Amino acid sequence: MTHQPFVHPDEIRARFSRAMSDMYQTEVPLYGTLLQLVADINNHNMEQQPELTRHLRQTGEIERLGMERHGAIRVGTAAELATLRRLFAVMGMVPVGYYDLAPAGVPVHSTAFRAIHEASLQACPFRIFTSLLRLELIEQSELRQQAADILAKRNIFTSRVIELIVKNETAGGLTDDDATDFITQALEIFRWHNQATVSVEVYQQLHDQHRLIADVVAFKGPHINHLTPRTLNIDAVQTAMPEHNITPKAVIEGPPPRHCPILLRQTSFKALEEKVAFVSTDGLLVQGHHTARFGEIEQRGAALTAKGRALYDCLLQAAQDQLQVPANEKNAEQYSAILSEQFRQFPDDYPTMRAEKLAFFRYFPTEKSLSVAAVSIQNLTLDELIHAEFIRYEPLVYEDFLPVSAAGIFQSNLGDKGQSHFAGHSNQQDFQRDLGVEVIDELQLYEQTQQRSLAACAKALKRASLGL
Ligand code: OOG
Ligand code: NI
Repeated sequence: MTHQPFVHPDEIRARFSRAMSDMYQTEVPLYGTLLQLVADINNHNMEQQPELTRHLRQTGEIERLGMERHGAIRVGTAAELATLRRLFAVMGMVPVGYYDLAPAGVPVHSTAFRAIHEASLQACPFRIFTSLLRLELIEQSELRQQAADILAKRNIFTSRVIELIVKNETAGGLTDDDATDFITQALEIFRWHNQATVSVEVYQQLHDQHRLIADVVAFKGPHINHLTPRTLNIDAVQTAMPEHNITPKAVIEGPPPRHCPILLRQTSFKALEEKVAFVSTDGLLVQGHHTARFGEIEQRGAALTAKGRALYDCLLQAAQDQLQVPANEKNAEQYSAILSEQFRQFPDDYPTMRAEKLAFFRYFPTEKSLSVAAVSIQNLTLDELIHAEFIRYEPLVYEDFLPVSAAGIFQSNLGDKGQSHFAGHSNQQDFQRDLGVEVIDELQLYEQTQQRSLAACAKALKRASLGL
């Protein structure tokens, strides 16, 4: 008997990401419009800015740009979260980072499932922001119990997908046929269902507590609630959106526009009101609606070190303190001005960001280094090698999310009624217990990628090692 080879997890992830995007385009056609707009503006930007295009070529980002997207889902129970972890593992996606949204008035805590090695990220950077509802934050004990009972009864996984997850775990991979089957089955979990599992009365009670609670509890499964393509110019897309009948949220989340982009800037379009059928006590269907699914775009910049991140958090907080009220339609311009002013304290050129250890970088040996006699540069330090153009560097892309931005994205789709904060404190331990593993610290991942690039440079220059 001949054995079929296993499909690489990176390949399964790339295929799944495409399938998810195709499904979401059929479900939310406006997402398709947004994709086209982002692609047009990306192409235009690359034509206009040869330096940007050179940078994207150097890092390989040019190849992943078109397929780059993230999605978001919200689950209701520890068991759902733990099984999703096993499902995402089939595609080489592991939980990175912990995000607590409760202080911002959203009763969830979250992680991002994603690939971690730069080679895998290059093959497909698809990520899923995954939130677990914190039922303990529902005040009324009766409603809390009711929500828990409803969730305990639902099963979001087909028996076939569980079979395939187990097969992957025991055999160590999936064959092509199984991978194809897996993608079809996994897609089912995230599909939209226009029929709620509860009555309109129960829906309303859950909704009154928090719209997000209704979004998780009242449906058959964790429908994908947005997919986000990566743009090279978020300001241009934000301005162009209304011309395409897309209404963006008032302010772009994250840092201000910069010469050298850092972390992540994001904006979304308002969630759509969708028709939903509710069940009534006599078994009849009652028409109603639900608003949950939206579109988002993001521009990614350099990953920051702990020091850079602390500076970012501090400047963002200072801007918010100065504005005094949450940013909205009316003060959007004032907020951008304040933000830009505050961020003048954050160096905006790569050499300074590198010298002050604010960001992570990837190092490459230059052509020049390959033609020179290795012995002549044996004693040069990394800085000297850079100065003499034997090594060049590019910032590492930030692959994660930002809790304050995530809260802003959640809020913009929950209406103004949302509670301002939940008292329950951050609980990473509980989250990890429910997930079944610890989340990976993203800073360590950037550090490792940076180190691997230095090791590759050392090898190319025939050196034992190269330190920062
Ligand atoms: C997730 C919101 C967070 C992001 O990009 O920060 C998010 C959600 O609405 O479920 O997707
Ligand atoms: Ni998002």
